[in-house]
Amino acid sequence: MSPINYHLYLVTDEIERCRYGLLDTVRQAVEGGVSIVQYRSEKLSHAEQKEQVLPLQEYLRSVGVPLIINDNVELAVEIDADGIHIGQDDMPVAQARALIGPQKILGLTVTTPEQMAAVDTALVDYLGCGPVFPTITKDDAPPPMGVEGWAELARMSPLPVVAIGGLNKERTAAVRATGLAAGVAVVSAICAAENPTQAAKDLL
Ligand code: TZP
Repeated sequence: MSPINYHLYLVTDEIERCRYGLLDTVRQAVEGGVSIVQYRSEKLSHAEQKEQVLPLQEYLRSVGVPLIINDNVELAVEIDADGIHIGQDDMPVAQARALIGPQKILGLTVTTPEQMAAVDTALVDYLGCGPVFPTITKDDAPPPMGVEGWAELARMSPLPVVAIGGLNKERTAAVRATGLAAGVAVVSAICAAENPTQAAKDLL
């Protein structure tokens, strides 16, 4: 696979919190420059997630933007998604890699130096680090680490790092200014925006 462009990474919100619905929000965001999309649903059943993600996948394939599935490795395998993103408390990385195969993208959430030191670079492709700032999107998010704390963690990383958590235009600029971010990931800055295309452009 060609190198993955993590520059502007959209993580989708529950559909009721996407102002224009899931597919239209993503479409508008991609028009604004989103380079990779993660489908994330904490509430829906497997069948409901599948029903929602298939049209999204069809659209993203048509524009060549990779689709990552959050947590639900089984769904990722079933629909042949481009990759998965898992947390420290989800399935072990080795098991996830075995299930998705060597060609797919595997992202892992890292929030501490200890977790960073334990990252297996043979199995993982990129790391999601955050929350950088407070977020209302993820209920069980750890305390925010701030740009300095985030940069400290990112400096230790053997892999591309994506920043996440409470990022808006100004905060994204601050994170990018560290020179350490392969990309920034957002949920509400795009999903809740009045104009997702413009919101994405503002985060480039
Ligand atoms: N992981 C860490 S913070 C977060 C996730 C999924 C939510 C980020 O959402 P927002 O709306 O961009 O703060």
